Amino acid sequence: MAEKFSLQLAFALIALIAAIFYSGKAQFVFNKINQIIHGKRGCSPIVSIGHVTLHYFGLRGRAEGIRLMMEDFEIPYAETNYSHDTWPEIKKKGIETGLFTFGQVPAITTTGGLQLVQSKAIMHHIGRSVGVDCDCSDIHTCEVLVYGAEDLRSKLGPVLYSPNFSAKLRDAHLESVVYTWLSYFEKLAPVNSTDKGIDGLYFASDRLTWVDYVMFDLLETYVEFGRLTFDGEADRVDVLTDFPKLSAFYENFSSRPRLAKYLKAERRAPFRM
Ligand SMILES: N[C@@H](CCC(=O)N[C@@H](CS)C(=O)NCC(=O)O)C(=O)O
Repeated sequence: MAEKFSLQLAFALIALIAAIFYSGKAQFVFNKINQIIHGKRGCSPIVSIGHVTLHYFGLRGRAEGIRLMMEDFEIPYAETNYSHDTWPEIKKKGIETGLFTFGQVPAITTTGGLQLVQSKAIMHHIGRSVGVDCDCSDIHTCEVLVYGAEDLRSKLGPVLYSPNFSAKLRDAHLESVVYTWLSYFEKLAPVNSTDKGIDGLYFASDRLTWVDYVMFDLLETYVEFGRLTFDGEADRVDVLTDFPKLSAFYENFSSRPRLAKYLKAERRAPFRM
């Protein structure tokens, strides 16, 4: 009797799995099961990341988005803060050991044994571990935003770290590159949708995702860039003035309690050496 029941149950299960695949909903169902197992939202949740060591220089740069997430989600972390002088030797060793996959930082190591490079891959990984990955149905939106942010960001280094960097160069970069790109992002920025039950301003998935940290970090970078005064010889420029949706997102996000505290903290790395 028990044997017959087990057999029927097995057939029923096989039929159910086949029906799920046949209906084309397999990914959705398995994603839901994965979310329930991990107790976290998003397309691809994973276990908590553990204690993190962030390998970078003692400035914000491409590590700051990672720091913003670790601060906001209270992930315990330590930093290496390499200096200009020590970097060549450290880089050589990091390439040999495989820690610096492309000879660059940021990189992270975790108590769980993970080694990872590429700032956005690290942010995504942290996002998955704390339940702020994008929804599966929204991955393309998130990728467009992150790759776009990366495109703009990649234009900054040669200007900011140019030996001829000056107020004139800053303003020319703002006029010729930054405002154009901010106008693109303005079109993608969130608006208040409290009527739809969405409580807050989020770029994707109608809730907080790791992409909001990417966007906030990008905007803050240019807010700081505009604030550089070159020993008082240049005016501060409010780069978000003409972008009301981006400004609202920026203000809203910077008031997240733990972030607000971190943004003002003395221990925060400088924007520029
Ligand atoms: N796409 C990489 C870029 C990393 C990168 O450019 N890192 C720079 C510092 S911001 C670096 O390691 N420079 C030192 C070197 O290349 O030797 C990321 O986002 O992590």
